[in-house]
Order: sequence, then structure tokens, then C-alpha cells
Amino acid sequence: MTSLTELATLVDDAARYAKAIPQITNDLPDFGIDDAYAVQALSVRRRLERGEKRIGVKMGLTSRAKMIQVGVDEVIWGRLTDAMILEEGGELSRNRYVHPRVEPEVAFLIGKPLAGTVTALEAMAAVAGVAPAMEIIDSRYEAFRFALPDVIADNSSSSGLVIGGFVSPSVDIGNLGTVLSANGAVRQIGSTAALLGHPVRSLVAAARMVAQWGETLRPGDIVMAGGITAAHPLTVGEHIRTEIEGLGRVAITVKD
Ligand code: 0L1
Ligand code: MG
Repeated sequence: MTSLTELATLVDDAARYAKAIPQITNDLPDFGIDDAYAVQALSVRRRLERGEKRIGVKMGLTSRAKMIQVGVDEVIWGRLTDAMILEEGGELSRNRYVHPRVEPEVAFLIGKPLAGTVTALEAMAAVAGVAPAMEIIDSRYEAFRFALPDVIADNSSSSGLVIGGFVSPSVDIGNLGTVLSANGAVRQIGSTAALLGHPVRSLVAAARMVAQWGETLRPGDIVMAGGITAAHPLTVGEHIRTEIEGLGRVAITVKD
């Protein structure tokens, strides 16, 4: 029987050395959601023990486009560390990843502690700023194929984030047109309304889900609200830009 600690080492090493692994559920069909979040917590603990700093959480599969793209139908979450931050306008090294994809997102900056069952109003009252952002996701599973427990154990595919300038949370982010382009060609179009109808619902889900694991969203934390569109696979040489109407833009260039 493979222990949860061994599985945490497996997914952590896969991310650290950019080496694809088979799905956990292939060999362990009874591996469930609770086991998966336990493996995620243990694997992120390994990162923290190496000196990385916790900076917040990411929400995943918060839009129909994303759920359809990966064939699952539940919202999930993962943990972010400072080692995942990419400089806005800077470069991404393709060889640090297995098969990276990018998705346009909204980022929340938390100003007051938030956890448990909260209303949308309570969630927004805890927000200090909102920003345009992109998440780099990189499933460590071969061929980007997984069942829900696999992806949760793999820290919900978290691998990078690019954050633009934060603006006041008084900006209405409920339905903002979003365009992701690569070398000037439009690749994905959507609206922030794709995030569960309104991005704040993703924050409400984040507060509820982290509390189930004894955690709190803390002042200074970032919450990535989830992909607004399907993810775009990254190719060396691409200049990727996301523009969210009324919120701003973020960009990154893909190098070897
Ligand atoms: O929505 C997301 O951030 C994706 C979470 C995991 C599924 C995937 O890797 O596409
Ligand atoms: Mg995402």
C-alpha cells in the first residue's frame, strides 16, 4: 500500500523536476477526494520546508469551459507559494514545466481574515484589491489526463501566476470582457461572469473550502479566482497577453 506521504513525494518531485507521472488513480482506484487534499497539503508542506512561502490559494474549475476541457464537474482549490510568481511582462522558461497552459484570471488581494460560510457581501468586504492575472497550470500527469482526486493531489495543477496592478475592489468585476492573445492573435475570449456567474462566488467557495481544511484566507493573501476561458497550451516564442476590460492587462513571453 502506498502511503499518502509517498504520494506527496511523488507529485512534489514531478513538479520540481518537470517529469510526467502516471495517474495515481490508475493503481489506486479507491484514492478519494479527502486523500487527495491530504496529499496536496503534504506535498506543499515539502515546498515550505524547502523555504518557499505560502502566498494564498487558487481556485480551479470555476467555469464551464474549464470543467468541459478537463472532463470534471466540481470546483477545486490549491495552494500558492512565492516560488510560483512570475514577473508581469517578464519571461517564462518552458523547460521548467511538463506541458504548461495559461488561463486568464482575476486575482483578489485579501485585506481581512476570511474563512467558512460567508455571503458574497462579506467576501467582498474582506477584499483589499482586484487585479487582472494569468495562471500557468501544468498537470504533472502524462498527457494532461487525470481524474478529480489526481488533479487535487497535484495541487490542482498550480505552477505559476502573473499578477497585474491591483485596483480598488469597488470596480464592478461581475461581467468584464476578457481576451487572451498569443503574438497578437486572439486565442480565447470570455467574460468574468464565466466564473460561477461572478468572480466573488469563487472567493466565497475559497473561504468555505479552505476552512474545511482548518485554514483561513489571511490579509496579504492572493486568491486566484479560476480560469475565465479554456486554457491555452504554451509554445516557445509566444508573447501571451490577457486584457480584462476595465481592469487592465498582463503579459508574459515564453522562452526555452
Ligand atoms: O482551473 C484550473 O486552474 C485548473 C485546475 C486543474 C485542471 C487543469 O489542470 O486544467
Ligand atoms: Mg486556474
